Amino acid sequence: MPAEDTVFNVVYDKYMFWSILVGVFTFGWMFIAMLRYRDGVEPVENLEKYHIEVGSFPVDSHNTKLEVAFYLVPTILVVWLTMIALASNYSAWTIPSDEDTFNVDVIGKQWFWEFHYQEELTWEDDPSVTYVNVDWSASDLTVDTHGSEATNVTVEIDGVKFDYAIDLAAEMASISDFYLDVNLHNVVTVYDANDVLLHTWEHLPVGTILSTAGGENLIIPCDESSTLDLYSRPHDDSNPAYVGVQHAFWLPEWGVKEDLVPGLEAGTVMTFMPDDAGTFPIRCAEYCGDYHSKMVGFIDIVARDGASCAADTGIKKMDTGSDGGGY
Ligand SMILES: [Cu+2]
Repeated sequence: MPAEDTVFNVVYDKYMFWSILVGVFTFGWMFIAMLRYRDGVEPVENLEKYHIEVGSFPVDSHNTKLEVAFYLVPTILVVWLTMIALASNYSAWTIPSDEDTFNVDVIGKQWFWEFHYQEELTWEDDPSVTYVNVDWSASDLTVDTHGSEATNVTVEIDGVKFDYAIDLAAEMASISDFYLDVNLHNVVTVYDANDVLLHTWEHLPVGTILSTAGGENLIIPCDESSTLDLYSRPHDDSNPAYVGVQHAFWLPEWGVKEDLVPGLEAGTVMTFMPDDAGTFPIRCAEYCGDYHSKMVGFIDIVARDGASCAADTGIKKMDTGSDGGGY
């Protein structure tokens, strides 16, 4: 679970801890009082001397320190819980500058999501997991498959596919038919004899458009926080008077959600910190018409080519400053 150490979970843990503690104390005290002050039971010896009457404060006999503590302790607790809750808001609503984050425009349409890349991204599945390593620089494309069951390689350049067989004796493929053009959408996929996908290497240039209508996932690198600019647009512009409907882009895994407002040219913004690699759901959280329920997708958190997602890079930026273990 990549979000396990985000500020939201730290806040959740702290609230649970204090809620249970306060609950045990309050209910415990309530049951003691119910037993002790029930009808027919003399709760204290010589009760008359305290002048205790139902509905009136015991002015003659009270404990000032205890009564001040009754007010101070809950007040401090509530103020502190409010502050840590605001810290999570601050963390979710502070948008880092574009230079510090990975930027994608998200366009909500009826009823799918489009992802317009504002930055290029080159990523690859973890070679230590798949035993396949793709290396493509200039006109040298090598696919090292030592220790894997790989038999075939497909090179896809802007949607045009070329298939190659892997030299099974050498456990590699060496392809020199293409010069790596970073302005094109390049995908190298490696398969075994049963056509099972083993490994992916991909370069997404600036301007790439991926769409959930085509079954594509949003792909985000794990090594920095990500900023999404959100826009609602009609799915075709034949009617200039129609600007679309409200959607809400929701990433349940990170607890972040933001509206997409039709006609709002500047769009809206959300930010989140991906952490571990994996595939997580995208939902539309605003009813947007007949096929609202179909407006689902997935987000892939991947490692950049040559990097890995092993480190918990998210903790420092999203935490409240505590390690989440101490109360
Ligand atoms: Cu929607």
